[in-house]
Amino acid sequence: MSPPAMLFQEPVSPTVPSKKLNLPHESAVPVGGKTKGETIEAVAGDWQSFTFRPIRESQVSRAMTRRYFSDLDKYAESDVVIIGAGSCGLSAAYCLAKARPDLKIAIIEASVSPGGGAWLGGQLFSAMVMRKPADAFLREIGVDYEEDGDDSNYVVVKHAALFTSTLLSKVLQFPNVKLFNATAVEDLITRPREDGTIQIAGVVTNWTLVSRKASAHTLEALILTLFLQVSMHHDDQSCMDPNTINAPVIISTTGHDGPFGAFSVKRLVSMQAIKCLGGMRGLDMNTAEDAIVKGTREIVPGLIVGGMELSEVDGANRMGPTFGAMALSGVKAAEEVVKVFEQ
Ligand code: 48N
Repeated sequence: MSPPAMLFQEPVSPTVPSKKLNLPHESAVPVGGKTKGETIEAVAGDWQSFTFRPIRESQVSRAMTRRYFSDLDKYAESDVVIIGAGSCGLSAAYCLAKARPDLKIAIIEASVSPGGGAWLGGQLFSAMVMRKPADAFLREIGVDYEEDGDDSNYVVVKHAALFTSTLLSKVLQFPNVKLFNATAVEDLITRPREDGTIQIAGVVTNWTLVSRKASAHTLEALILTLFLQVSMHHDDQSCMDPNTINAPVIISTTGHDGPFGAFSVKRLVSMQAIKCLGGMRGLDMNTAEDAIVKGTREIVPGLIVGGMELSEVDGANRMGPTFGAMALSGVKAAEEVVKVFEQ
């Protein structure tokens, strides 16, 4: 048997740069504070003898499911539920989790990937515009931006995904926040009040694939099905009953488009908690952004609405490809929640 090829390899002279990554020193600075374990430099480079530590597949399954079901148990009683992890919902989650680390905050996001419409600045263009003073929020979360001129009225984040991924990363690092993505809110939990109105007391959730497979192909028909208490026949499968989360306060930021757009406010109409929706109006940046931020409020006891979902309630204009109102509506929604808890 011929000797292994490596015997004939030229010895690597010290002047030849190492095949290792030569990562800069700061790469050894641990993310998340972990210091135990090898550095990536020690791991990379010698792939011949490389091998992962051994594992049994069931260990992976238990590592995931044990945590998920423990979270479901912990957040079955939440202090706040945020419906929709778009730019507004995530901004609200960031401000609330930071201001009130004592509150348990559950975020329910129908898509597998949170972020809503904030991964691009508009159409296919990646830069994201925020009008001042929303640049204050960018500095708060540590997102860099450019200015078109010293006295420009807006700032530009070079890629919308930089804003959204940074915000998402910050939100997910809070110990009092749990994101349940690929999970849809398909109804609201209500309680009767003495004056005959209703108090929102939690959310009804299901796997999004189940909620979207409902035989009702439009959201209105889906809500009507719910309203008539007809068990939802989920299209090609018998009804799969939902799960529930109780919470005294809900922030709904479900946006204005997509399969579930403006979900909560449409449900309020179908349960006759509010008379009708104002319906989003045409695009007018100046009018729209002020109206959304100033209008973010508790629509019915226990339900605060912000972001583009609010435009459907108030008949506000849409603002198009500018995101300052989403961030600051989130800030205001968080303030409204703090007010509720301080009453
Ligand atoms: O990004 P969106 O749609 O909503 P906002 O209000 O956070 O931001 C709106 C913004 O992206 C714009 O539309 C911009 C400013 N354009 C304005 C214009 O004039 O065109 O995020 C909503 C999130 C999405 O991720 C949905 O998947 C999710 O909410 N969602 C839900 N999650 C769980 N259960 C539901 N029923 C549900 N409905 C929506």
